[in-house]
Amino acid sequence: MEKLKKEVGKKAAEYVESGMIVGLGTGSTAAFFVEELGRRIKEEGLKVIGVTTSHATSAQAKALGIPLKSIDEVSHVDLTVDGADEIDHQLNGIKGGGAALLMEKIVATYSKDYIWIVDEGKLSTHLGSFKVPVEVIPYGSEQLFRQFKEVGYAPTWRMSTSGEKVVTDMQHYIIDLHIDKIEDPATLAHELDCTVGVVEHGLFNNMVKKVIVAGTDGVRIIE
Ligand code: ABF
Repeated sequence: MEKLKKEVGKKAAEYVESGMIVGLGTGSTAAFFVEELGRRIKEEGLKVIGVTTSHATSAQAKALGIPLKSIDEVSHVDLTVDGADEIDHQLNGIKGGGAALLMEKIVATYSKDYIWIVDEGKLSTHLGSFKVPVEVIPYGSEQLFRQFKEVGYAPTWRMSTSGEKVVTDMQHYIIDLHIDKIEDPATLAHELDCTVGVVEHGLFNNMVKKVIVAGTDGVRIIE
């Protein structure tokens, strides 16, 4: 699996040209993309500005010598490359397994081009086999949890290994919804967008432009 992630990470880095402002995704696959960018900067003199999607990616990028700016210090992002947890045939996706969905969606929103890099295990016919992460304001989140339970979304708190509720980089909690088969991602996304206390959710509908997939038969591009 690591080999496949490394392959797509390197492949995505080929789309980066000097002078670009590049959105740097989060997760183990995106980490290979960031690593390859660092190598190109060091060995090929690539000149880019990175905009990261999490504190974890910021730390990795800094260690690799990738110059960084915040999303509010740049006019736009030319290309963002990020991972994903599940992608359907319409290229709608679920993201947020890495608890970075809010910053990821913000950076993606201001990106001219947007690529996901995944191993083929992330592709599915219907979204829903992966939980839907929902980033929520702590105040009122117990009420929100109860509300999600009442409508049958089988919510669970995102917990850390030490048994605490995960606090995201933007200081919110995550409630994961377990909805086995999402028939209409757009309707669910709208419902969550209109729910008081929800900051953002992991449904990324009609956003990505290209998906680079690594499988046992090689790397392919879906767009
Ligand atoms: C991040 O990458 C998250 O949104 C997504 O959950 C995760 C996928 O991680 P990995 O590449 O490690 O499977 O963008």
